[in-house]
Amino acid sequence: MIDRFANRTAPTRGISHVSRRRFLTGAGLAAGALMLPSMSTVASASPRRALSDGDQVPALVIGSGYGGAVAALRLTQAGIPTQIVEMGRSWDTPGSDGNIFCGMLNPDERSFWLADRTDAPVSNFIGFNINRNIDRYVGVLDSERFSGIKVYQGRGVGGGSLVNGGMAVTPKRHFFEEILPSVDSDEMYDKYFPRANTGLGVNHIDQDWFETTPWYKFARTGRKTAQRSGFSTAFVPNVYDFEYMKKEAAGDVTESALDGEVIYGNNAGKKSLDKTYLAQAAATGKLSITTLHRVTKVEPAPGAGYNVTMEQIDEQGNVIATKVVAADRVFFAAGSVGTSKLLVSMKAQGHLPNLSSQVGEGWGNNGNIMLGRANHMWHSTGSKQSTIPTLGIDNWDDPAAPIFAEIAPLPAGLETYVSLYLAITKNPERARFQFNSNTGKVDLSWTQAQNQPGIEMARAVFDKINKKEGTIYRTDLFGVYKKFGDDFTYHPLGGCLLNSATDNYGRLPEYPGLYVVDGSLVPGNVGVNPFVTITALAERNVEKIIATDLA
Ligand code: FAE
Repeated sequence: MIDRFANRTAPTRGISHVSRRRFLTGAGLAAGALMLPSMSTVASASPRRALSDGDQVPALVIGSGYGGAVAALRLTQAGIPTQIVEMGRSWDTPGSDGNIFCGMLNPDERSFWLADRTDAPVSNFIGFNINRNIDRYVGVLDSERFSGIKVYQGRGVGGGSLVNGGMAVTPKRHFFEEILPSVDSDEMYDKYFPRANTGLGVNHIDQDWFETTPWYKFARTGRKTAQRSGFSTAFVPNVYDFEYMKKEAAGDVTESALDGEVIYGNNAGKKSLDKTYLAQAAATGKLSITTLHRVTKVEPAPGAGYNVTMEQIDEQGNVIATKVVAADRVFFAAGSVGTSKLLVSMKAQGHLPNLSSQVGEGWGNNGNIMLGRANHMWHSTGSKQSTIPTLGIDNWDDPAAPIFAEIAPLPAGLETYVSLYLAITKNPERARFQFNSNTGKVDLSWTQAQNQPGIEMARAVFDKINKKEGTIYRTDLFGVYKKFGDDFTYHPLGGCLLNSATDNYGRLPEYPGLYVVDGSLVPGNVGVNPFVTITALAERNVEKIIATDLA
């Protein structure tokens, strides 16, 4: 599949002039957001052979995010030719501006998935809606709307790793044991979490540099105000290369994190999956990735294996072909939302009727609540802000206010005095995916009211900080007079829970050869940013599956 972006006419309007409003467009967002020029990429190592109608393959992986990338690497290393089918494009070809991704300050069609307008999480600033019109295109960030919540997801080869803030957090062991009691935690903490961290290329910020650089003044201010109210903070590892960032600050390399790039992709510095797991899988010579193909149906094939139906789309999202591929084994890695939607509709439509009735259950938003505080002028946050978060307020073990809140940047290019946070709260609310026979689509039952417990938990921390500092919440960031960003999540989890809808290793036991390997296995809330957990669980489960089912 050849991506044709480089050959298109000039990208969307407005690339060359930056107004202050546009400057802020898309900002704030890294909350909870590598290109190492010398590294091989998946594109350089993987032949771009799109699947054809009627093909037969041993292993087909739906989606190329964390679960899909782990499955692809371990399957190909085991010698099994593996096909990934990914609905987004491969982000390896520069546009006419010379960049692969557009920046947050000048979003163009590359920013959002098949949308006519950007839909940034921080949507407003001082009374203005800062979103802007764009052309419809298979952009990198999707804001998928359900009736009670909007779910942000990455689209393209690398899934969420293309758009996220890179915060690589291993969950607290006691909470991991609480949410996944069927998983041997010794094994996870001794073997699979370290393996995931290595595979992802996790690194730590140089703390001496952190303490002095202007790029992290916002984080130091967030830390100071938290600590003055008695809250502790913790440094958070990341997959953004902090040595590269230091070189950016010194003016030695092209800026990315220091140039406002994150939720619409980083043109440098970040070890997204296409530079790590997927590049390694491609280097085996046994991986093929078919981009701009969306899987719509999986059903048993006559005889054995499964028929996988997929729609090929063009860069404007129009269906240009439909193909059916036979696969011996299918790995669902379309993310919490993608996998849950597929499985729920396959069961309801009678294609996989024997799936467990637990399929679709146990979805949560990882307790996400975003908020901003207005600091006094003597607590500035700086006009220079790295997009990569490095500190979190860790109050998780306080039963009165269990939250882990990343201190997020608002890289506006000017002093705003805003401290922004993405709080992961211990909100116990859950929802389910259900097939709607009237629309033929899958609904998510989450209502906005289900965010109230999370808001209360966040308030218990930030009301205290505001009281101590004599400050207030910003009410202009998430709408008009709205204190909390409580209508979206960056962290969808669940919908096909481990040891409930699947067996204890992600197998769908009613259908041998079907496996779930992504965030849909995780029960709704993991207490920290989730991709390290998703990766480590996939490492554990795929290792078992290869050893037992594919030996
Ligand atoms: P995911 O990475 O979403 O991959 C699923 C893939 O499947 C995508 O590439 C889809 O395009 C593709 N797909 C879906 N449906 C189909 C279909 N029918 N046919 C073919 N392909 C399909 O799933 N997490 C952290 O731990 N740290 C962070 O700092 C962080 N920041 C974030 C910031 C933003 C703005 C966002 C949106 C997310 C952030 N996350 C962060 C969440 C993290 O990226 C997410 O949990 C993982 O990407 C989920 O991994 P999965 O493998 O489940």
